[in-house]
Amino acid sequence: MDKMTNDIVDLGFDKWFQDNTDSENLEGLEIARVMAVHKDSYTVTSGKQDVFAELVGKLVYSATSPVDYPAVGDWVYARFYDENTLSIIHRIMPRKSLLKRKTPGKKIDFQLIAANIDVAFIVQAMDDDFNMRRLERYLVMIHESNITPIVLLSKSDLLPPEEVTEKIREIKRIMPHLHVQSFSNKSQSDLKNVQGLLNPRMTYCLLGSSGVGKTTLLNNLIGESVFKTKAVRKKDSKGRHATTYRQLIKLGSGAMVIDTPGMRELGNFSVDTGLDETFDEIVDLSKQCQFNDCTHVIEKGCAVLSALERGELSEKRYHNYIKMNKESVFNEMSYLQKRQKDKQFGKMCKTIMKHKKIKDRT
Ligand SMILES: Nc1nc2c(ncn2[C@@H]2O[C@H](COP(=O)(O)OP(=O)(O)OP(=O)(O)O)[C@@H](O)[C@H]2O)c(=O)[nH]1
Ligand SMILES: [Mg+2]
Ligand SMILES: [Zn+2]
Repeated sequence: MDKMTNDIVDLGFDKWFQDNTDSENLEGLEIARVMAVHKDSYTVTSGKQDVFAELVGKLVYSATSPVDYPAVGDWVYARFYDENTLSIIHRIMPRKSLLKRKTPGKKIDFQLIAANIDVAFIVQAMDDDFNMRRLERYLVMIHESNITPIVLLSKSDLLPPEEVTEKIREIKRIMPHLHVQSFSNKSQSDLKNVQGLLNPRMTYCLLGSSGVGKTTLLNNLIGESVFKTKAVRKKDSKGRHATTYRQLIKLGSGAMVIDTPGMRELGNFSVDTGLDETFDEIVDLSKQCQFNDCTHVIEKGCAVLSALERGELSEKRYHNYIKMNKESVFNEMSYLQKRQKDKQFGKMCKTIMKHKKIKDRT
């Protein structure tokens, strides 16, 4: 593909995307990456500068679910106008990965967080945000999306070093293969350690509760305070988010980072492999359950329940697994029902329109 420039390669357009490019149907379209998602518009770039973008009507009309819209990090086919000051997004390229979560509250739908992420940093502040169950929730979401997780424990300056070591150990005891690193945004050498985790042309995202220091870290990585962070306030300000939209930043080192607003509620959608990968010791045990379709709740001959009884499996971890498993099944069923209803509604509209047309003609 002769049109492919080094610019998009530097933005992370690798062999996988090359192989998934529909080069025959380009028809004047260029490949660009979504750098920011705003309310009704986007910012894209094909390497040179950021360009304002909107969606082509056809994409909007044919969209039937949130996944049909571009997310930050997406690669798209776009047409550029007016000396590259305006562009129209025509199609979304296949995604290597897609991070999504259930919309907060009772609503059964999901939101896109980011696309084509290679590594997700789960940031937890060690002073008051550290929580194993929430960490497991994030891991399920990340594993489900085929993304590599790394845990960053922030604000290490606020507690004694022994407590920092103990927190890392607590995670490692249960998930020995997980990469865990502590840091403080106030330490230059810690910043170097985090920088050491970043590789050029790879895309990273920062996930975690509000106030844990994601944007502060990003500003430190950039080397200037480009983005707004939150002033330290009392607990009552928990709900206020400093970061309100999603943007992809290319660092001087060539790595790309997406900052996200803190999530108050992390609802996972239907998760299958995500649960299995996060709770692999439960999966191992379940191979010895008497029944193939054992739900590990009441069954006789359940190896998971026996391990629990013997104290070989953490009770809290077990309960979190069962809880997320139930949620996942519930969300999937409700979503299927919702889609079914939407489809029926769509059919009804079409029928009405058809009758209307017949009537109009007569
Ligand atoms: N003591 C200490 N404070 C920190 C550290 N990192 C960030 N902070 C402070 O924590 C507050 C919140 O930081 P932000 O970077 O805005 O947090 P955020 O995760 O981006 O929050 P949202 O955008 O709301 O999701 C700010 O006042 C920071 O100065 C750290 O390592 N140590
Ligand atoms: Mg922020
Ligand atoms: Zn079982």
